[in-house]
Amino acid sequence: RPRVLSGIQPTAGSFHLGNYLGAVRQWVALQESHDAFYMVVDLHAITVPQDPAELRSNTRIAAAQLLAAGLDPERCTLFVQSHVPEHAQLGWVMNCLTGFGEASRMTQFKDKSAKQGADRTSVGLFTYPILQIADILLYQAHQVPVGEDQRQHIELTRDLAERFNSRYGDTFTMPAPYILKETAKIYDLQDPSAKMSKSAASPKGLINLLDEPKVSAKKVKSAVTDTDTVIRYDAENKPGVSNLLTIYSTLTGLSIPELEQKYEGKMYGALKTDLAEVMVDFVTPFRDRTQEYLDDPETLDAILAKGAEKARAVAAETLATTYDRLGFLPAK
Ligand code: AQP
Repeated sequence: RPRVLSGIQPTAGSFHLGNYLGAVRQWVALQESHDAFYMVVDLHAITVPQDPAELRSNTRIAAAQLLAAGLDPERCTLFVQSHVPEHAQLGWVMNCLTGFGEASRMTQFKDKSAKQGADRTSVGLFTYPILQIADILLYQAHQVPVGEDQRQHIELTRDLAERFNSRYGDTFTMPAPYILKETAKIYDLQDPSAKMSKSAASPKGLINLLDEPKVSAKKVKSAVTDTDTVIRYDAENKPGVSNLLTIYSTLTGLSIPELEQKYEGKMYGALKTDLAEVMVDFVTPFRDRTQEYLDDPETLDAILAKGAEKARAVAAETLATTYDRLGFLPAK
């Protein structure tokens, strides 16, 4: 079975709809067909300041949401990144093989650091994509399910795998991004030109899965559309309506043409009211299931411990080969 690896940050507490539709939903599907490794990336989280108590709690909340979304620890390996020290170890090696110039070209860093200002930006945020390279290569992943925003980082990972392999001999599997076109980018409900993001300009554009369902319903109902009246998918000219149709289609399984037909001659209000209901029907059981896992932290921690053990077995082997290829003297 081909192997997949992906991670999600525990920073915001709740996942947002973009995380779910762009990434987590695919993770659940891929555990059936792939040897899947999924992790909560707490090492990545500290690239921006975190409150320790909140980070610890958010890490459990992230894991609980992944289980609530349908990950099954019997069918995939679910773990916390810091439980597998090989990530930081291979991360250092990759830091030394990455050019300063090529790391400087990462657009996500440029955007985030511009927003924060240079004085408040850590070196860790700069090398974040390089730790991500280590995350992927440690598991010899064939595919990396992510949203469109991560494509550039996967390209860099491929460059580094190629560089290491040609310098030191075949060591790493060449990974490919796994990006589903339809849900590659979920947009902000208030600003459909921007991706839905936890650092959104307005919280009204962001659906947090763990919010009160009626809060999410309200956000759907006040989503920005356009001055036209036709309900039709046209990402370029009607980004707001198209985003709502994408979300509706993915959550219900109805195709976009089916939805266009269903809403022919109807007003935007009808679409939003129905989608608000679909949203409530989705988030309500999701929140309940997440809470059930959080109510039993011992079981949750045991699942994560078992996952870390499985992950370490693979990661340690890759790191040992890498160290050997680099010429490190083995510890006796
Ligand atoms: N809007 C989105 N549409 C589709 N996929 C998305 N992802 C994030 N936003 C969207 C995907 O979610 C996965 C987890 O990403 P992360 O943990 O790195 O979260 P993030 O990218 O930091 O989330 P934000 O909200 O986008 O954070 P900021 O505001 O800090 O940039 C990834 O696979 C990602 O592609």
